[in-house]
Amino acid sequence: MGMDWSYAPETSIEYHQAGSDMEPTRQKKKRPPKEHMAKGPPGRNVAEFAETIQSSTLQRIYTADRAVDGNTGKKFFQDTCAHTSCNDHDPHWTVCLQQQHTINSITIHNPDKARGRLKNIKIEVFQTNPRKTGAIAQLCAAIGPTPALDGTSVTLLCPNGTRGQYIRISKTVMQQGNWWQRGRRWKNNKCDALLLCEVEVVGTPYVDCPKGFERFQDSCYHFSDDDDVESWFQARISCQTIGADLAVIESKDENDFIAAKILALAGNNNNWSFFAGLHKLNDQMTWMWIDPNAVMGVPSGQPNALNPFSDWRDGQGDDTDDQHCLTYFKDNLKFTWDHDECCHSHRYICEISPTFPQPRCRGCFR
Ligand SMILES: [Ca+2]
Ligand SMILES: [Ca+2]
Repeated sequence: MGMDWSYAPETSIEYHQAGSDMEPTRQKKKRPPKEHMAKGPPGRNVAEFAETIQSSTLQRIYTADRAVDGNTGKKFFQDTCAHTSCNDHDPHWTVCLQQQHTINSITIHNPDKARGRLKNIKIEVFQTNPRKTGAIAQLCAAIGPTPALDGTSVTLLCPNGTRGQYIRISKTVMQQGNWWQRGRRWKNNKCDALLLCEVEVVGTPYVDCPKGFERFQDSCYHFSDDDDVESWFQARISCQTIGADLAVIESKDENDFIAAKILALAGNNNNWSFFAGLHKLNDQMTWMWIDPNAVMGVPSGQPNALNPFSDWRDGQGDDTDDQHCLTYFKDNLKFTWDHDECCHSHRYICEISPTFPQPRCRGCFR
């Protein structure tokens, strides 16, 4: 196999700053302003507390989950490290993320007692369970025969566009010499094994756009057909039946994309309006996105006055009437935010967003 590997212990520190909340010791420090942060791969550690397995466990103590428990300490006996057993001929460790991600980098925290065993390592990314047939491995990175230093952190970059839900770390070559086989068990006096104090996976959630959807940044959008007009509630159900929900607008970029898109769709139809996923609570004042992970609450009144983002047309969004649902409304040749009664019928915009709540089910490896 082409061992196109690289590792750079020095650079991992830099990435920790960019990730900002990875190392407990750094959490106490005040976070520097964004523009002064060191440049690292985009995303954050998405492996923490995720589901893990490993091929075997030394003394039943050094379990796979210890490598994603948030403790990045590298003192083998004080901190929390995973360790496969000494009679494992093919040691490997796998983490299953909550959903598909674009994987940017992997950081391995190598214990002080590694004794040079962090070598001949291959890191692969899979879109499906690697234990099931048909899973396709994508090589992220590898560590060759020169061991990483004991007690250091190693950051490895994946090739651009590496995508998947499962990351498997395995040893490609085991230490030779002292292997012996008794029955079906392998033993190695030097206990060559896979030791991982922590594995951090930096990535960003990724959603596949189904047919009929259009990608913009990390989300997929569907615009209702020409004559498909529905109430806000029914529109929401229609979006949900195709695996989406009403669009949640979190930034000017996203708003500009949608406004331009529906402007083109509407053409000369000046009375077209489109529902999106913002509605007013019964207190008659608070606007709320349907996505609990999105920015909460949207300022009423003057457009774009404050964060979080809003694009109300003058006089919209700030009165206490029965118009509880957000529509995009065309005014002066441009679509901006308006409010209307939820039971009126309009076209609508669906989104599949990586921030929408994911069903949290364990059982990745079944
Ligand atoms: Ca740990
Ligand atoms: Ca969105």
